[in-house]
Amino acid sequence: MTKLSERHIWSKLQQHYQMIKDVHMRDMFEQDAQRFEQFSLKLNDILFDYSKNRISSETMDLLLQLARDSDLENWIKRMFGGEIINHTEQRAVLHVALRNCPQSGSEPMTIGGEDVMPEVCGELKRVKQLAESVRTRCWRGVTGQPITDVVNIGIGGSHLGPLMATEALRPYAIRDLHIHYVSNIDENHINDTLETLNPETTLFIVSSKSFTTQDTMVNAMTARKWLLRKIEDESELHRHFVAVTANIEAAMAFGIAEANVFKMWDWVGGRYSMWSAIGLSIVIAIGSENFDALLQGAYAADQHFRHTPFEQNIPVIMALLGIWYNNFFGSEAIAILPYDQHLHRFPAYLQQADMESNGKAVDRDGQAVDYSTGPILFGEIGIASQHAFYQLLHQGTKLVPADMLAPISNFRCIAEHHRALMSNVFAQTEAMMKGKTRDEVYAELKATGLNEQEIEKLLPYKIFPGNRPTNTFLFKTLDPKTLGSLIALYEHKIFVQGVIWNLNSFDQWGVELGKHLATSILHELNDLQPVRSHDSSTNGLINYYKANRPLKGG
Ligand code: G6Q
Repeated sequence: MTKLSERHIWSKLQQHYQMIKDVHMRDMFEQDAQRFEQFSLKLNDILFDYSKNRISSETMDLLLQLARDSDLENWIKRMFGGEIINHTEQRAVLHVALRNCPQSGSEPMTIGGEDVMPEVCGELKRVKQLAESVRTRCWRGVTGQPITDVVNIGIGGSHLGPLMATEALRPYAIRDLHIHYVSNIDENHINDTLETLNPETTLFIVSSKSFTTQDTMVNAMTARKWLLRKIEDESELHRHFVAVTANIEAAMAFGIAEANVFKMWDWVGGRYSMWSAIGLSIVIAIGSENFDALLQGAYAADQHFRHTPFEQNIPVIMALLGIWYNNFFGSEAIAILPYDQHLHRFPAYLQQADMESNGKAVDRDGQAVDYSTGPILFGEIGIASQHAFYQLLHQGTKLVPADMLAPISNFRCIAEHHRALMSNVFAQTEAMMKGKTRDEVYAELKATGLNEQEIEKLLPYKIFPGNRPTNTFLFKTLDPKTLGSLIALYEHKIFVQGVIWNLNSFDQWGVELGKHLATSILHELNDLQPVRSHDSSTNGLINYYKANRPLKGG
């Protein structure tokens, strides 16, 4: 296929950008009373408003042409068809199969002609059985007491999704069970967690697809030692340790009983794995029915993505808008701004999903790209961010498109809280779109009684350029189904962008590098000899550390 930057549609978009770059959204809205109707879509309980973007119908026509021209339809079929589209690791990419089980009469999904659904559904059933036995206090620890605390030990894809979803669905969680997440190899993380726990009533889930990740293995060993100090008998470990992994032998070698090992598959990428047994801690927290609803929500987004014409296809539109700013406006970042406290880990989750998938500079044909790919994704709770970095979004020199996410009603729904929250969502997106003109600022300052000289001095600082794009997701409430749909919409957005940028969104060699580098340096830290094998900075840092560390524990 012709290189993206050499395609006719690419140069048409570049020309179109020249036409639109100075048009203000304020004027677009003034000229077209139907803009919201034209540029908003619905998926069940989710409204997606993308009308506050620097687009016209012509922009959308051209972007949609870009999607077609990139063979997107065929790529979607290839992913859902279980083809080996992760070519650098020779793997299929079939996380969508994990959402297929709770559907009545779920369709077969195959890899190399083999239907994966029986195994997927079988494993889900086992996960639910374990979760329910913990939730109903049937699962007992070594001294016969029920489990009060569950600790998921994992990192990256084996951590961020379960943590994010457990936090997001807090109102649906069982009350007398506490779920903890430990990821950092920094001893403070596991020690701070264990400090509050009773070994006799704690269950550990070691979540690691490879079962070799240093951070997870070191933390799991510490947990094992902590537990054995109390229960002494290794043969009782099975009451307190379960594992989720594709490396069953390694989990068993660690001492986890085979019956306590839950399987995952090489065709599920870490950052796409919260729907698999990696979500065990979520199921324990919210129960099987709610987890099914989460899967159903994702399934609904899968069906929408697979079967909706691109013009009304939410992930396709999300992806195209991202490309519009990234590749034509030269925008480097996007902000994810949830106006729901329970979504506080959502930006961190998406940061991995997006940046690990599309933060790549070599295309599917092994060629260096000559266009910009995955953006820098960052974000925080919207309200908190208003009092922090929104300054840059409103008046900085950078164009940072933002996604706002907000529930129409909250779980408890206390009107004075919720209406005030929502007023901020609407006010912020409006202000980002409209800005504040010189004339408006002048009138405002005049009304405060300032004289002409004082007004002239202050005026430039109070002008807001506006024309800052936002997408707004409004959803009925943050229930499991809606959360499932939202996550899957973003997953598919990332996939579409990867297709258009001609990237393999499903490998992560940059992450693998870190795993190897640290292992080799670790050996050099075991003695006091100065090292000389690195560059002068790295040698200097290692040697300074060796010279200054305490004899014990450093
Ligand atoms: C995700 C990445 C990465 C991975 C972690 C943990 O897509 O591959 O974040 O999930 O490095 O790996 P393990 O699950 O193998 O421990």
